[in-house]
Amino acid sequence: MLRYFTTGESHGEALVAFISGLPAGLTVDQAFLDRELWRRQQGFGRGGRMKIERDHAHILSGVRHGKTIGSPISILLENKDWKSWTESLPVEEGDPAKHKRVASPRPGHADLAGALKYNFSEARYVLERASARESTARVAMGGLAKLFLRALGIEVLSHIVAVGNTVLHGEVPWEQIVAICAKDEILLNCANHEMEQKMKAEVDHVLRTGDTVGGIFEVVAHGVPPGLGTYAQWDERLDGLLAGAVMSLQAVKAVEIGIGVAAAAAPGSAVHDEIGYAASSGFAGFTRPHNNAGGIEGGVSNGEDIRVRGYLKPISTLRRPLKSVDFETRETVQAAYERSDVCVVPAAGVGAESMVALTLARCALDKFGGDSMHETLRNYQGYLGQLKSF
Ligand code: EPS
Repeated sequence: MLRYFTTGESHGEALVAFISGLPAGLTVDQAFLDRELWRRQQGFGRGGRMKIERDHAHILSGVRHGKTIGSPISILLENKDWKSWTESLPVEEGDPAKHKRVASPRPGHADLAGALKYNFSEARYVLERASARESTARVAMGGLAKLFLRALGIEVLSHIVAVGNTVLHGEVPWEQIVAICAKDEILLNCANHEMEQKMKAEVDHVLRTGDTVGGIFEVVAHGVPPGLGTYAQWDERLDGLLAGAVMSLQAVKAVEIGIGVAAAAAPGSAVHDEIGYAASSGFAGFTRPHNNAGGIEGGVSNGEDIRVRGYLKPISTLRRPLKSVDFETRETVQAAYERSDVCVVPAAGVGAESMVALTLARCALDKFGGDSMHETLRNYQGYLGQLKSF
């Protein structure tokens, strides 16, 4: 069973990712993992922190001689910024006068709900763990999940559909997504250059006005066979699993599969993807004129690309803060402000790729099993043969 967890605080010494259940014999491409981490750090609208960090997946266990060995894998991701926080955020008791209190909760952030829940008198510990810095650890694990899926012929990437009011309409073909994700410079990871410039102008505007902006990313999984997930039990439906996984990312407030939102307002005849047949096509010869379902019908992958969108609220740390209340005095004050990003839509897209990859890897292992890649791939080839002769 594939399981994965993260630990670590935004300004602590390091983040640590744990992933257990990957079969033995998977080749681990360190450069690929580090490039994934680099991709997550990019995007116009990132703040000063990304100039400090240079994320690297330091594998501590579970990989020997370049391959997984079936044991749990732990990955250490150093926070370079820790050196500025050793006195204000020590593991030991330290000097309370040096602690950096977060005196007033930010509307939209976990600050207030977290302080109430954990009985903290201010929000420092809340933001330390709620911070999207944690998604670094998810991307390290997601990189491993992607390498596993790649062995099965499955790739997962993302692109940006919207920043604020600037929205790219229509379906972006897979090849175009591959091309933009391969670039060595990432502005806003939008497939349309003109739209990307408009998105940049939106970010420029909020930068100037002390505000923040959200947007929409789309994760596409290509090469997914039919049959992952099942309609047979509610908690095994692939759409539910993906929605939960993507929604769990910091700042995501809505998730859509295929044309989900528009489908609610359209007649069935305009929504559903008609079924055709051409013997040499796809996994089992069935064809579709379009993919409004986003590759999932009845909670099961149907062999088309899986398309999942995440809708991101604007970052809740504002340079021109909203009203809040001082934790101690209960007087109206401005919400706390610390250095922050103003737009993280491309970075969130990379985080969501990881969550989709981890979810698909878990479903693939549920279906095909295997303690070694040899065994998993043999089972997988058997299933592909079954589909071909369906
Ligand atoms: C974040 C606040 C900022 C972001 C951070 C998420 O960090 P800092 O407080 O150090 O300026 O840059 O994101 C990351 C560190 C990251 O790696 O994505 C927050 O409060 O959520």
